[in-house]
Amino acid sequence: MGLPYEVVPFTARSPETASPEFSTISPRRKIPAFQHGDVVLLETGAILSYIVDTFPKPGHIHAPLGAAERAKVLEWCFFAMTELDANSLYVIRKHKELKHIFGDAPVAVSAAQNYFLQMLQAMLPRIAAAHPFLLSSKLSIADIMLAGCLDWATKLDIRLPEAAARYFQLMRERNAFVEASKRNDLKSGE
Ligand SMILES: N[C@@H](CCC(=O)N[C@@H](CS)C(=O)NCC(=O)O)C(=O)O
Repeated sequence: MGLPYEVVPFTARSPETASPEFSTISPRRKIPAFQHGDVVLLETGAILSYIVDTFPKPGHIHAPLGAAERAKVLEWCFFAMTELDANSLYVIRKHKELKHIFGDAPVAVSAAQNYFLQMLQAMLPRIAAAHPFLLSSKLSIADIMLAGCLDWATKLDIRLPEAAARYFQLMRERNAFVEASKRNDLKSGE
């Protein structure tokens, strides 16, 4: 969006997330936490939605106002958040890297990997038809949500189907993605 912002770098589950200051903003002690004036938001989808709805949109952003077009953007966001992130990627993380907390569960990990690929496969025709972004020639918050999941999946060694890999390659070449990744990589990648 080309907006000025300040990043306060935190590692998930680090002692900083338990500080009184951060716990007041984010009682679940999770990242990300977003603050704009009096507005505090703790869910990625809500944060992205607020940003595109609040600030003037540059020409390269797809943020439709009509109910049907808007719902199509949200449909991808909810898909990424629930089916890919919560139901698949976070299950893998919990029972693999965080197994000392959530328990070792190789069957759950393998089922979650399969589920991720099954969900992605079902959406592959739509991803293959991206031109070049999911909903138009312009970037939307749906692309940001999906690319975030594809990025995490590759870090978890999930091999993306070809059309998804092609789409993700395009997304990861965006300057904003490169810059954000550099910042994230300075911290542990949770
Ligand atoms: N549904 C939340 C998930 C947030 C989330 O799980 N964030 C991770 C880091 S990417 C975290 O803070 N994990 C720490 C924990 O689970 O305690 C969102 O999409 O913003």
